[in-house]
Amino acid sequence: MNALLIYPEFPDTFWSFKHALKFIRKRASSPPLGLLTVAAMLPPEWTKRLIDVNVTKLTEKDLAWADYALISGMVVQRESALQITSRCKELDVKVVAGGPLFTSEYEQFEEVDHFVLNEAEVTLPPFLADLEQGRAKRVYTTSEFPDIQKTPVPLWELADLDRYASMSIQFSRGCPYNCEFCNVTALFGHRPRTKTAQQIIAELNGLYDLGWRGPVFFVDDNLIGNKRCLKNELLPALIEWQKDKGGIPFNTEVSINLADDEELMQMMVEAGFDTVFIGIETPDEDSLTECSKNQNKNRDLVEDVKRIQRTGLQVQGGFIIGFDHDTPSIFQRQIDFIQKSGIVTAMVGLLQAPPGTRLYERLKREGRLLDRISGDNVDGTTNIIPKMNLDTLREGYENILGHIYSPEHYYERVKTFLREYKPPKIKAPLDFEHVLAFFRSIYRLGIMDKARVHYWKLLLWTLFRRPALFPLAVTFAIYGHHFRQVCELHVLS
Ligand code: B12
Repeated sequence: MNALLIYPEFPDTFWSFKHALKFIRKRASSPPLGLLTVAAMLPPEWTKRLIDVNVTKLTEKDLAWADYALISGMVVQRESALQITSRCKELDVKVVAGGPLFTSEYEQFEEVDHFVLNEAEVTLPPFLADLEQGRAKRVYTTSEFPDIQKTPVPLWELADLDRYASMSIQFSRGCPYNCEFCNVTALFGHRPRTKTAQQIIAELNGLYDLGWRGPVFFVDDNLIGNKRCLKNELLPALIEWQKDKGGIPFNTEVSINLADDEELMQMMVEAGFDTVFIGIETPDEDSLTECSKNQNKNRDLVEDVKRIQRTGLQVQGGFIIGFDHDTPSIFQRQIDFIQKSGIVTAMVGLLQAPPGTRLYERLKREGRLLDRISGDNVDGTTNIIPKMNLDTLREGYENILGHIYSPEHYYERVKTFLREYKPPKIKAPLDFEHVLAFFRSIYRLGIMDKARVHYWKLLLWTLFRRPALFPLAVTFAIYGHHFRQVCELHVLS
């Protein structure tokens, strides 16, 4: 059996980092971990190949080779997924689809032969058994959340690692919180299910043995969802693992209560974590109450962010506009918050209601749901009828993005962050490609760019005030270029 695993293309979005990746000559941020995990669950006698359309072309020859095409994706990859399934159909290749896009909205994909939805640990074995007997059904689904201690090591060898900026690894699935707009709990449940530390070390060793020396993203919904397990098992194992590795930086997603646990922060830094993404959402307490983001309430959120930064963890943040409690003052308050906190990578989106969330159900009851979500939460679109006038909301949203990603305020925020940030102990050694990226940035951002004065000011300031953070300053200048391009493309055009 020839199985072709296909990952559809991401559009040019905030998280695609397309305009930044060019500087380091990489094609995509990370390989499709879901497909590589599924590949490891397929029968060993099957021949498997991966085509990630973000890094390579899907040719007719590839499709002619395949007996089955196995497609994954997120909602944001919908268009590309539709095109790929049509191409498969034209060439009579059977299509099996799974992953978050299909789990959320499989009904729209008429050309797919089999949907293997939810977590493949549960749904793939019955599909494979039925397939062998020649009676595979169209849809396999479950409400069960599997024990991921049995999940096999992903088949990274199927991916061309050199084309990616980062690798992904997953320790846990699920999140203990109950935010109204988030579909993580619908997809993965409330109780964080963890792998064992030995599984993670085996996965890291697998990547290391394949020659990977760059950053690794722990793609957990909330890495600190089970703190006890983290402190007693995973982090000690990671600290030990890093000892003879010469620096593999990690990043992940956590909740803001990380700031309350000094010991946990210190251990994470020692283990090699240098960046965490946190859902901050809003500085407005009423809106936090509205969306049940209780873990963010009754805190000095700016101070929490700074405490995390001072320990040596860069904070990236998610922000949402359009809660029922938002009044037009929210726009300036969000700007002030973002600028003051020094959150350089600030993902600001309009509130959207993905299917499966409590928000979706509430707005449906209230008759306030419009269309499906675009899947890109930084494109200024929404599928809800907000309480605030939509034009006011959109205009305020555009103002926020225009402000925080204008060269002046963006570079100023980078400085605010660099002032606070404690340089991490574990850094990836600078490779030749990163040195070249610096020279490319000089040409592109220091000579050709309208904002070149800000670029040079930042580099000189960093050189004199925070020299250890110079490479990071260059990285941020490059990110800023990407964010400006994306904002101009989608929102500010
Ligand atoms: C890593 C990640 C990313 C990376 C993607 C890197 C990459 N190349 O894949 C980055 C940072 C780029 C990213 C961006 C975004 N992401 Co994202 N991301 C994740 C995250 C945290 C982990 C994904 C992962 O690797 N999981 C580990 C693997 C093992 O799990 P899996 O992919 O789900 O695969 C399992 C099953 O789904 C199934 N399966 C998967 N594929 C297939 C295929 C077949 C054939 C079969 C049978 C089974 C199967 O089997 C696997 C094993 O159980 C998830 C949350 C999550 N917990 O999954 C969100 C998630 C996938 N992202 C999401 C979203 C919305 C986004 C963004 C729009 C913004 C945002 N909120 O983060 C952007 C859009 C992307 C863009 N470029 O514009 C949503 C998707 C919702 C949806 N229904 O599509 C999720 C679920 C998080 C959420 N609740 O918001 N993301």
